[in-house]
Amino acid sequence: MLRFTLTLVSIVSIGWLLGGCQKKQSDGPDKIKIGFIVKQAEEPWFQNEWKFADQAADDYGFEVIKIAAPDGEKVLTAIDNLAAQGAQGFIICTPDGKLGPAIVARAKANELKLFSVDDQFEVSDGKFMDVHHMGISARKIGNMVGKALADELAKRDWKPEETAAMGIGVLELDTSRERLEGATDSLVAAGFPKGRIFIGPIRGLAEVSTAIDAANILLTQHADVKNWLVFGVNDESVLGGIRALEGRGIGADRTIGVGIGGSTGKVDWEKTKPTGFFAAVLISPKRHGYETAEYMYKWIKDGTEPPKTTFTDGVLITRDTYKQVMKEQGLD
Ligand code: FCA
Repeated sequence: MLRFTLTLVSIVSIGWLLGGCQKKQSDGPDKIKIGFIVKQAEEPWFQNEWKFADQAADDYGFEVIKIAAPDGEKVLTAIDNLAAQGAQGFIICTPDGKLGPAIVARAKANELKLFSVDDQFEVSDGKFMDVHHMGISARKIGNMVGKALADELAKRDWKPEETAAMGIGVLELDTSRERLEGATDSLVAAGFPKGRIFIGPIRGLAEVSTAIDAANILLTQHADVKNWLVFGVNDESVLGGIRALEGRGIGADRTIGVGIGGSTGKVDWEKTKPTGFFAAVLISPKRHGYETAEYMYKWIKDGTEPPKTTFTDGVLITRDTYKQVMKEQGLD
């Protein structure tokens, strides 16, 4: 009797297990899948974009396939992989704006919907491909950086002839050029001499190490400058400038750095000894991650076409205000 009961129990539980597995399998293919490809997965900005895309996925019940693709070859392989996994569309921050035509062609060949984020596909100087896009209001945010630098400079008694500014960025990338130009314009509007603003081009992607190289070239060329303002395409590039200055013994008392991003730069504010990283314009990975994923989901599910272009704003944060402002935006 006991043996019979045990056999029955195991048959029932095997059946239950199999049923459970089958159910799980049949759930899978129905779920809409969306790819999210980023150029620099190690950067907090992109990790946050992924995090917020996942939040949208949880809210709506779709799946986000996250892929890091730091070069053109990896991007094209990633698109094929997404199609093979049953994705119906993807969001991408391309490692190079010039890859636009190849990305569009590959998306079409695989019948995938396409949405670019952060970095727009540029065909020629200032001309963009007709692809749905969300970026930051680069010039306006650059203006905020320049104004913050000028405001803080006014509080220091630095001699103009001993002071200069460095702008570190990727000159091939439109959003980067605009950020640098915006900061330059505001500095000049505040009376800073244009001839004392030096631009250091980054080779490759904008990260701390590539920015340190760009800054070191500038610092060697302008070894006579005593005090520096530092701006750039993102927090990383400004931190690169600050680290290069520190390498030459120039610290917080002789540096004012203002970043764009917030999440990478705030690490300097957590240090006990202040560095030259003075402020940053906090931009919104929530909008860029959550909203783009939401747009793509509704486009696939209901055929609702997203807005063609969206440009998001930023807010100035400092060592004193960042904790509160970032908390309000769901950032840790
Ligand atoms: C570009 C930069 C990133 C981030 C993003 C919004 O892709 O490289 O650091 O600022 O724009």
